[in-house]
Amino acid sequence: MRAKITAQHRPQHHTPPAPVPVPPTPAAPVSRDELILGLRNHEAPLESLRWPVTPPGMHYVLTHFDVPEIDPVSWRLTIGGAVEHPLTLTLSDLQRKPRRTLTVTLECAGNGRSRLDPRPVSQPWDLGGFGTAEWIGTPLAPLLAEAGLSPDAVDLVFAGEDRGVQEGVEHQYARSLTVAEAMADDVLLAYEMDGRPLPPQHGFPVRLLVPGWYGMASVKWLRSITASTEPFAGYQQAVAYRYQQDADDDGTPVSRIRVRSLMVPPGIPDFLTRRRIVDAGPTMLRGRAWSGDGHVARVEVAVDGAWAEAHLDAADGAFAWVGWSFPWVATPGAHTLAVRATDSSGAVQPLETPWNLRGMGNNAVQVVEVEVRGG
Ligand SMILES: Nc1nc2c(c(=O)[nH]1)N[C@H]1C(S)=C(S)[C@@H](COP(=O)(O)O)O[C@H]1N2
Ligand SMILES: [Mo]
Repeated sequence: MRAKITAQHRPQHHTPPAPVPVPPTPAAPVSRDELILGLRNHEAPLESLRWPVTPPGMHYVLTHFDVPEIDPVSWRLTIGGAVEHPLTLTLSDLQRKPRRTLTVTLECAGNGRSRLDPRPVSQPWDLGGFGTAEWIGTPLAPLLAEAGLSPDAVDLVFAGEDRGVQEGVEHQYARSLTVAEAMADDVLLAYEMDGRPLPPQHGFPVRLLVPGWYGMASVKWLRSITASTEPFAGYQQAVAYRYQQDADDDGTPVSRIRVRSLMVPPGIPDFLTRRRIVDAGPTMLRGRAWSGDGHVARVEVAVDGAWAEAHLDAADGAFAWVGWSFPWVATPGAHTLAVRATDSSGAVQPLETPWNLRGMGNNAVQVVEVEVRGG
């Protein structure tokens, strides 16, 4: 009986494969504060890339402060500031407006941060700060038109219900878009995710959704939209999300999602190190690629440094990632796999990690070390 059970599983008597080198990690260990942040704000596991829409609960979460509890009956959204007709809307007011469904890939601007050396101290993402969902909501532009934006309005400020202190600055989480950005067709006030009301951690009852932009623009737990005649200078707009080389560098704002591709690591993992063990023979490498700047034009895979074209699936709309696949015949021994995407603007993922002070927009190519066994 025992022999029968083990025969269904991997042979227990094979020679253990030689250990695969651990990918380089920054010298300083993560602090307990970073660990706690990283646990609260979880990643999507890389194998979730198998699904075109990220399964429930696997979509990444990034919440700066606390998840607020909001009563959907007494909740109101105000649209005010430099407008002719200030509006106060209930959840059912929004639900009665035209309904739009968009499949959108979101990514945190800090995704990949923990791979920087030195590592900026913040949410210590590895590569899983991404997710794709079917968002349902109502387009923002007609509501702004109804409110009647003043001609001298320059920014729309979107404030969430959540409040906290970051770098010593106490504030309500808030972000802005210029009038032109806010009036774009695909910007939604979303109240459903994957066919259900938004889960609390994703912004219940209503969030802003800005397709193509890094996640920070999509303000959760939205409570007010304020038209401003001055550029918004709030902490999350003017300080936190900038590409800066050092503290004296004014830098540039973080906005659209940089081109990126990721693969589902093939084979089976080692529990602690996540190192991969693959059986020799044909293997289909798969993954997904996205860009907030046009569409994904090509994906290439390198086995031991030789780049070759991957197959691209059909796109599902303008804002969702696209699947790719690459047939590989794995031969015994240690191999290095890598994947990179190029978008229609001509941007290609860099081989070197793009270092900046806050660890934003690290879209360096993913490298997966594998040990192939058998033959
Ligand atoms: N109100 C509010 N909105 C927010 C945030 C937040 O902390 N508070 N985090 C932002 C950031 S940085 C990201 S990456 C996305 C994450 O969205 P998700 O948790 O639904 O994946 O929400 C954005 N919207
Ligand atoms: Mo983020």
